[in-house]
Amino acid sequence: MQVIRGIEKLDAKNTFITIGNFDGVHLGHQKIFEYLNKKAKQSNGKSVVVTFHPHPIKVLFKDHPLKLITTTEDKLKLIEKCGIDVTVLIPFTLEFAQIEAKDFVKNILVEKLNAKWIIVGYDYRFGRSRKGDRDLLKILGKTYGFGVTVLKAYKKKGKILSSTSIRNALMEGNIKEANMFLGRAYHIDGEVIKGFGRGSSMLGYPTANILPFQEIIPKEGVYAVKVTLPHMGKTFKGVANLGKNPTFGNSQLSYEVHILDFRENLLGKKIRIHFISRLRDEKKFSSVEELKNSIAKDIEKAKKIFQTDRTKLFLCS
Ligand code: RBF
Ligand code: MG
Repeated sequence: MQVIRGIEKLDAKNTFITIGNFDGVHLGHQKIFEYLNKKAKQSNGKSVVVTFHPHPIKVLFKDHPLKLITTTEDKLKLIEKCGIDVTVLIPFTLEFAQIEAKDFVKNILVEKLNAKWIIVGYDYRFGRSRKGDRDLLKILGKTYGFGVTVLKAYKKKGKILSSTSIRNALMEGNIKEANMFLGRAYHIDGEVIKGFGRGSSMLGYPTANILPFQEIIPKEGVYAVKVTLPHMGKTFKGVANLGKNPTFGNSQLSYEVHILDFRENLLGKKIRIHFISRLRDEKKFSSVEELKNSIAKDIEKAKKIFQTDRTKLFLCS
């Protein structure tokens, strides 16, 4: 996939374009990309995704608490996996936000990106004050000679799929639902940092403590996870704890993972945690012994889950 960071004139003449933030690259987005690729192939054209960095909300509303599902680099890799030919990553600035919807279409989509067909979701809005919508696109399509397809909302189990619903599911610890909507396991990437060292010395369950790069960390609690270690090119099974270790009276949140049947020291290494299933809330135990027993049970539960689990992982890092 060709990635263009900025607005440039494209070589390809026959382009099939979709525009959006595509945070998470969830199943709904994947359906749009599938349709876009199909249309482009039928006409010997190129499929083009236009997206933005940073996310417009972060630029327009500085204090907005929006947390993103995917980092921009993850998003690009996921879009590439969907078979898209070109992604145009537009730097979103306050100045860019001033462009009127009709000028965005004419100056960028038509004149720079050679739009032959534009495909958007049913509720897509764009341009200054979000004044552009599907009806405006259809009118401008007649003027500039491009076709427009508006895709319906994508539903799964009666629920409309959206990046917002996935963010909420993750924050509520509803990993199953988030993963179902994403079409893969939600993951966080990070670096292994120094922990308290209690895991190996007191508990017999050493943990790698993680400093995460992603913005959304699932709700506190214990999870069955898979762990990818890029330096080894391998993926392992594990159990993760996100929380404050109330048994030890910590006040700071920590994110840690115990990798099954693994002993290597990972300090300073990159790590990816794929969340498969939530096992329980974090608890304050009255003794270290009780915590140890509980972790042993967590591991048994996780192993059972792994036996039948078919959740796809997104492995490239
Ligand atoms: N700490 C707690 O205080 N309460 C818990 O319920 C708890 N559950 C855990 C479950 C797993 C699978 C793991 C790996 C750790 C858990 N911990 C829990 C964290 C434990 O206190 C921590 O690993 C050590 O204190 C080392 O930092
Ligand atoms: Mg540790």
